[in-house]
Amino acid sequence: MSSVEYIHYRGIDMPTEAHTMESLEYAQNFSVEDTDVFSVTYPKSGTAWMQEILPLLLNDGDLTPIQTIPNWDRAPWLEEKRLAVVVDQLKSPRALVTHFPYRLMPHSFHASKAKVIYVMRNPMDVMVSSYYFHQMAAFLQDPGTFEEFMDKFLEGRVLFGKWTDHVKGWRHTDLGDRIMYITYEEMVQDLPAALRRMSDFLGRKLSDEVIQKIAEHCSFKTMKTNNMSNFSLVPKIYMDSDKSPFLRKGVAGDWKNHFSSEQQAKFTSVIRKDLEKESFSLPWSLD
Ligand code: PPS
Repeated sequence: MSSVEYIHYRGIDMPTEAHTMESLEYAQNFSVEDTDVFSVTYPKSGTAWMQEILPLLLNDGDLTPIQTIPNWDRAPWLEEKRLAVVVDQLKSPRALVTHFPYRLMPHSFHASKAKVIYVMRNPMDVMVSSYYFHQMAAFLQDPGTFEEFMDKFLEGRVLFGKWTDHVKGWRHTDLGDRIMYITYEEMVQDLPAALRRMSDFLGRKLSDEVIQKIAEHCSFKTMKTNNMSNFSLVPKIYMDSDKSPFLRKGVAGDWKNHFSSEQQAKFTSVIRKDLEKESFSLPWSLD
């Protein structure tokens, strides 16, 4: 049995290391500005990657933020206690990230013109990434065996709830053209093209040279060596990169190295059932 306790807030679990009742209430009452840009992700879908990308897209490729400010301060999590500490240092346009389901977004967000980039990742790779993260992060519960963790993941007994609920909630918004959807896989396949799509959505006019420069600085390889982005500033007692680095593999399809054919069949049938009444289809095959 794991001794790590989570905070339970309006139907979802979060680690107490970064979240308190105060931080969650602070998030609910947060004053969203029209120029704010949120990257929304289910955990392990590319959050840290977007914390690298957004400040660069919003500052014409100026590297200062990613070279001098840790990712959690340059694009803070809406729900984490750190936001209240750094909020006054954020420069407009502000980049924020959140794992919140749509229903927990602050009231002021709905009334604002703030934009959202929703990054979705193949749930099988999300689960694999999360499994390793639970092994290296001391503030997370022991994941158990791979099979046990898969059951928890499919039932939604994991941080921020069920993957399919998160996706469904963010697929059915009334945000209109304030939200764009992109996949982790699209970013892995052609980062410059993904960056161009994001910068167009954000109304930034960036040259091909700047896009190329951003892509180089946001590559897995470069981020792995950036101490402001690879979580090496976090003491080892909280995150032990010897057990598994935060920037672990950075690829699409690692699930194939972990799932048996029975596990894959179970996983895909649960996900398909959860989504059977949905009008949208997943951008990848789960086979
Ligand atoms: S968290 O804990 O929710 O904030 O995690 P998150 O940042 O969402 O997801 C971590 C995974 O994203 C991968 N990652 C990248 N992949 C490719 N390129 C770049 N630049 C990149 N940056 C982060 C990271 O390696 C984790 O995935 P896995 O599969 O574990 O490697």
